Parts: sequence; C-alpha cells; structure tokens
Amino acid sequence: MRTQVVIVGGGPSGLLLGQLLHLKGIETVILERKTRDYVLARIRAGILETGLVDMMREAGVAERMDKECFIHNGTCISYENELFAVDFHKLIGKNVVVYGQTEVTRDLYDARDAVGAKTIFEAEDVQIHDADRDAPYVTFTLDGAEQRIDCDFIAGCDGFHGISRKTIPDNVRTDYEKVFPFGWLGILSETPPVHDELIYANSSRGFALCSMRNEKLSRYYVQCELSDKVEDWSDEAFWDELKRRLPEAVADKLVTGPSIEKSIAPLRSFVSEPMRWGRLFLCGDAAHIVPPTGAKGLNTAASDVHYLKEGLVRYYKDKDSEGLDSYSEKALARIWKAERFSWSTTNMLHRFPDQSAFDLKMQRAEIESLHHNETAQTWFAQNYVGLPY
Ligand code: RFL
Ligand code: PHB
Repeated sequence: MRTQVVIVGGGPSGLLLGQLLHLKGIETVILERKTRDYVLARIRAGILETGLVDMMREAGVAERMDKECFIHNGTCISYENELFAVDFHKLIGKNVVVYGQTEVTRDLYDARDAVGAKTIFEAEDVQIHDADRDAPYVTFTLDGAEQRIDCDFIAGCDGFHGISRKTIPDNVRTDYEKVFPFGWLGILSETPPVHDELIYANSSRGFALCSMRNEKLSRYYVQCELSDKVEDWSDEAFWDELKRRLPEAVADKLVTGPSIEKSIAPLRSFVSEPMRWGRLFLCGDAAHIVPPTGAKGLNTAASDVHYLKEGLVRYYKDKDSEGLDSYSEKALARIWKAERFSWSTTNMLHRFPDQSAFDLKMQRAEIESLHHNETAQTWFAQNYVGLPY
C-alpha cells in the first residue's frame, strides 16, 4: 500500500489533521491501535479555544458543535470562601467553548467515514522505518498479518505512550519533564452543573474543579494522592470531599448523584524537542503534555496540527518545504508558553506535600493579585482563551 501521509494515532490530533489534509487533496491513512469504541469512551478535555473551534469549522465538522456547545465568557476562581470571576469577554473581548473531546472525536470519525478516508483500527506493533531518509515506510500487524505502507511523510499523533517519539534517536531528542506529586480524581455525573461558569478552587484540603459538558451533565475533579485508587473513592466520599473544598455558598447548591465515569489522571509537564526528525513530525501529546489545570492539552495539539497542515499543504501545492522546515520551531514557541501557563496555574491552585508556611503565603498573595489586579487578570484571560497561532 502507498499513501502520501501516514498518521499514527486516531485521537483528536490525528483525525483533525487527516480531515484538513483531505480537504486540500492530500491522501492519508490513519493507523489506530485501539478500536473506535475504545477511543470514543475516553473522557478527557472539555474546553476548546476559539483557534480549535475555527479549525473544526475549517474542517467542515462544526455543525453539531455549533448547535450543542456552550460559550463561556469567563471562568471563576475560589480560595476558601472567596469566589471571583475572570471575565474574558470584558477584559479582551474573547471566550472559550465547552464541548467534550469525546464529541470532537466522534464528529471527526463521522466526517472521515463520510469522505471514505482510510482508518485502520487495531493496528498492532506499528513501526516507523527510514524516517530520516527519502522513502520512509510504516509496518504493522493486522489480524496476525504483517502490513507495510510506503509514504512521503509520517505524522506521529499517537499520544504520550505512543511509538513515534521513541523512534527519534536519543542523541537527537531532548526531553524536559516535571512530574507533580498528586493526581486528579474526576467524575462525570448526570446532574446539573453547580455554576454557569467553571470554578477552579484552591482550598486548604487541596484543589477542586467544577466543570460541565451540558446543562444535565457535570464533570468534577478533586486533587488526590498519586497512590489513590479509583476503588478507594466511593461516590459519597467524592461528593463530601468536593463540598469541603468549595465556598460554602457553592457547596450548598451542589446537586449530587451517581457517577457514570470515575478516573484518576497523574499531572505532568513534558516537552520533547525537536518535534521533527527527517520525514517524521510529532503532534499533540506525542510531543508534549501539560497538567490539565489550564485546559491546554487538546488545544496545543490543535495548534501543532495547524502548523503541520500549513507546512504539508505548502509542500504539495508549491513544492516549498519552508513550512515543514520551520514546523518544530513554530510549534514549540507556542507550546512553551502554554506549558508555562499550565505550570503556573497548577502551582497557584494546588496543595503540595512540602509547602512551607511561607510558600502558602506566596500562593495566597498570587491568588489575591489575580483577584484584584486587572493586568494580572488580562494575562490570565489571554492565556486561557489561547495565544494566537
Ligand atoms: P491522544 O488523545 O492520546 O490520542 C492518541 C491516539 O493514538 C493511539 N495510539 C496508537 N496508535 C497506533 N499505534 C500506537 N503505537 C499507538 N499508541 C497510541 C491511542 O490509542 C490514541 O487513540 O493524543 P492527541 O490526539 O494528541 O490528543 C491530546 C488530547 O487527548 C489531550 O491533550 C487532552 O485530553 C488533555 N486534556 C485537556 N486538554 C484541553 O485542551 N482541555 C481540557 O479541558 C483538558 N482536560 C485533558 C483534560 C486530559 C485529561 N487526562 C485524562 C489526561 C482532562 C483530563 C483529565
Ligand atoms: C474538563 O471539563 O474536563 C476540564 C475543564 C477544564 C480543565 C480541565 C478539565 O482545566
């Protein structure tokens, strides 16, 4: 088999790239290790920057999103009983959109089916060959038989645990990493959201987040120990803990109910440089991870897709490789800023095991500055809604 671009990974970055390239007449094959149902059962991001919303429109997959999404003009932050809003619209005239990653992924799969582009599920043992030469190819096993696809380029969209990044030799690659000493325990419940905006809560018991998917579906998180297991947390224990971390007036309004999903995610900052090796280009979580506190993971994946799509279109249309040559540099410049925002927001809102009384005072001063200083709020708003591409 031969194609122009092999995309390893059928998550949101691989699918979005595939759709945008298809619209420009560039042929792709997506290789996904899992089944479609498995990919669609993963509950992850909920907040889309307008850059990603615009790309969904460009890809022609925005119809349901435009109907069902919720526009959020700001977000709320609380510390003990204090609650304040950062009004993005008032500060910088921008907003974000609430629409689940699961729905983004479903819309992209439906669109890919509709145009008849090839996706191979349950592709095992995917391996990238000769990415640093002129004629790269990818091998994999399907139903026990070895397969080969020759191609011009490979997009490594296979997430943090994928094989693409590891294909780049150690002496070419530098990894930068910070692992946070806690995780987030998240639940999804068919209950109305406690507030019309998200609430990021700093409390002496640890961080909490009140988020949502729609007016009947809520997503809540509490900071937990890395050693915690989902089975250790009954729904009742979760709701009790969440209430204790929210301002009383919010906790009193919280509607609780059975969880329909419960999971624990560790928090990590990670960047691998460069994001290109020969004809292999890394996109999204394959190259970088942020702690979810700034809602940046899916959104940085989208900006990578934007730069890579531009580079590939320019290559095929004008025989000009400048966009591909500058891909890694352009993508990384934006990513490091999103890394900084996610890291600083995580530091401002969580309890750390070794925090001294001095550290706590600094954290409090930082939140109070954000509460009362419009310049600090403007910086927060610019980063939260997403820096320009
Ligand atoms: P994904 O989604 O991990 O998809 C990678 C795909 O590649 C497949 N794969 C392979 N396929 C073939 N061969 C192999 N060897 C393979 N290895 C892996 C996998 O099965 C998978 O289908 O990466 P992608 O596409 O780069 O997308 C990144 C986003 O999923 C991620 O950044 C976000 O979910 C992060 N994130 C959030 N991002 C936001 O922008 N806003 C948010 O509000 C937000 N909230 C979150 C989040 C992530 C969370 N968790 C669980 C980590 C909240 C949470 C709790
Ligand atoms: C979510 O709704 O899952 C969500 C929202 C905002 C975040 C992280 C996760 O910062």
